Amino acid sequence: MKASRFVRTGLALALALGAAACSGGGDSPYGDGPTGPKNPGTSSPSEIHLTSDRKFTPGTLAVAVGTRVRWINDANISHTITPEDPNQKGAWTKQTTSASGTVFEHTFSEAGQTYSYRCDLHSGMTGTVQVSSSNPGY
Ligand SMILES: [Cu+2]
Repeated sequence: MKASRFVRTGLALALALGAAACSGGGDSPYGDGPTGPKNPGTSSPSEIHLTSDRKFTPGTLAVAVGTRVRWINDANISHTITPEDPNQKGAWTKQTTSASGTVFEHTFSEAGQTYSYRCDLHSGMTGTVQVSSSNPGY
């Protein structure tokens, strides 16, 4: 009789644990499915570096519309980021980057535009940003 009582007690314990596990979980009706955007636009950072040898690198950058581009002054000298046509649709206003590590960000939201820009301090220091419609690879 003792043995059968022991078995029954063990079974009851297992049922109690199972009930506790069921009531403890399953708060979310959607479970652990994938979250967040699957395709957050550009996969690589769109960065242009202003270098100590007086260049924008890369000199020409092609981005999809809606991309935020970062200009980063890697030099210990000042540079400017001056649009050739400040009145162009979607253009930015002239920026002066005065110290190493200065960052300027601009989001390009006008598809089909090509922006030429220059550094006012160094002749021949020029760059281009080409803005395509979304999904340039398709
Ligand atoms: Cu410069």
